[in-house]
Amino acid sequence: MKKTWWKESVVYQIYPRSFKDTTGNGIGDMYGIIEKLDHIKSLGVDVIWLCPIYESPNDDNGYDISNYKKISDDFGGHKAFDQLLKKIHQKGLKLVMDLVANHTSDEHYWFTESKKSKANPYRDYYIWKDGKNGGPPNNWESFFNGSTWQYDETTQQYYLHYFTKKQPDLNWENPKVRKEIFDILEYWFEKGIDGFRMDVISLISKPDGYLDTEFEKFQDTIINYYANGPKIHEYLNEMNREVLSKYDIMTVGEGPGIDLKNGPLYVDSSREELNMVFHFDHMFIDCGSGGKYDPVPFDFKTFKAIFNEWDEALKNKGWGSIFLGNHDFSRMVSRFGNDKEYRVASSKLLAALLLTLRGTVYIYQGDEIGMTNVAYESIDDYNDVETVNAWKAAENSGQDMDHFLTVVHSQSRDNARTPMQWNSELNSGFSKEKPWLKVNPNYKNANVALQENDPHSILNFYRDMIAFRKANQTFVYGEYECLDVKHSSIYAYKRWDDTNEFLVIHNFGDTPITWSNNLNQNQYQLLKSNLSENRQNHFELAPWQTKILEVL
Ligand code: ISL
Repeated sequence: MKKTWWKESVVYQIYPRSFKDTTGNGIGDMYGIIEKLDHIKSLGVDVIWLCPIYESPNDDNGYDISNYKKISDDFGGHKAFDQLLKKIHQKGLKLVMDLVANHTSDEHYWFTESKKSKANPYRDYYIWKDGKNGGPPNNWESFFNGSTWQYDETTQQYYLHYFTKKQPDLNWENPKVRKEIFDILEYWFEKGIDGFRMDVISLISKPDGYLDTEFEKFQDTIINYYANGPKIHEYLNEMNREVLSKYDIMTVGEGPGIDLKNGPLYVDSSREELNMVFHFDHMFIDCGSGGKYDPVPFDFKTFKAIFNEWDEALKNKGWGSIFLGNHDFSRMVSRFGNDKEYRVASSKLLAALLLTLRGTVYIYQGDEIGMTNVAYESIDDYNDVETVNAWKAAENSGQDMDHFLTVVHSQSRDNARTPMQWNSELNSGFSKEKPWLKVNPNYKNANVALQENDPHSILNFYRDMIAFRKANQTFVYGEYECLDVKHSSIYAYKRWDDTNEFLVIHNFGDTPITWSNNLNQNQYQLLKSNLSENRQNHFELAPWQTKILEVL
């Protein structure tokens, strides 16, 4: 296994709108990130990944870019960006940006030109098609409800959009489009950034014959039709050859539809495509038959199996990404932990899980202080386009909207987007003015200032665990084997290499448990635990306790 900096890195993901506002417009900005760099550095992380900060009309909060080479003024523009990049590097950190190349904003110049006429030089930058029987070309549904097709009066054709109608999909078949994207990558690498997270990269190659294919089930569609199109690997290989291979950078491709079968193809280093991918097998674990807004309780054994299978699939080729949350999902402690009586213990357990698995670790802002889901009283308090559209669709189909509000409480992407909780002051110290999204009312119990000097805080546990991982490369590169895979509340595994062997045991439950799996506790020494109280017996675990043991 070849060693590289990005395999050893711990990445901290920032959702800039919600991180820190210094200008008083209620929206986080880059001066805010600069102000908080010491906080980030103090965690011991190596890389910062910034969600999109480019010029955008914000139909999908920056995932609809109208100019890829312009930093949004909302965030401080280029002046702030140049300062931020410099300061990040001065602190010995690296910067990864977000590339949204499956689609642009409909306000991007390419699209405003494209829609002018069928003969416009930019027409083929997007996917245009005649309607059928007085309606759209097919019955495909967008990720955010409704048709993937939008009719445009000027040329009387429809354009394809997998997301909102303000996010038209680019036509990657067109070599000019690929050239434009490669040019954007180069532009940012020349500026000195250290990598890209690539948004829905699994969707850029449109499936053969897709225009004539009708479907019945949305969940099946993503996997069977939209993702992993026939030319995806050709495009990524070309991107690697033309740009990526020329820089010492890291890449992580995001993608619905990336599964155990095709995932390795994206990251097998001999294929020269991407370094890592984010798959969603564990993140869609609670989707019911109606998708994300029809949740079912998550199955713990399946959760473990997903980590086991992915580790196995990537262990000899490629590299994994380890994450439990991001800006698109509920808070990890609210999903996989217990955010009520065991918020602190279970937040720490999840941190210990992240930081003892094989792969590059991604920490989402706020998880280091145990931020939880929010439950706004009214749909009017929600901002996220996915949530708002799901609400409208539920209303139109006659659902019980009181019940649907509780579903929104657990599923909305806004759960992860509430302002960062810095202190107990006004607006959690995020902004002096009204924040763009309401602060989670629990901020007085969960914030950075409160946890800063408390040796038992979640925040200090993160610092400690990150340092621990850095001091023991076995956790980065070492072998992994899950023990007792069928256990219904214990997740236990071995990590080892030529010099060390560790046993990690997590109790994912509200009850104490003794788990020995026929191991002899005298052969182990306790190195770390997320609780200060530790029983003599290494295999006795309190609720939501993690123990990291060393084999003597
Ligand atoms: O958010 C999701 C589940 O709630 C996913 O289906 C998500 O839409 C998908 O993973 C793609 O996400 C990415 O692209 C979207 C953007 O809205 C997300 O914020 C981004 O992470 C479109 O650009």
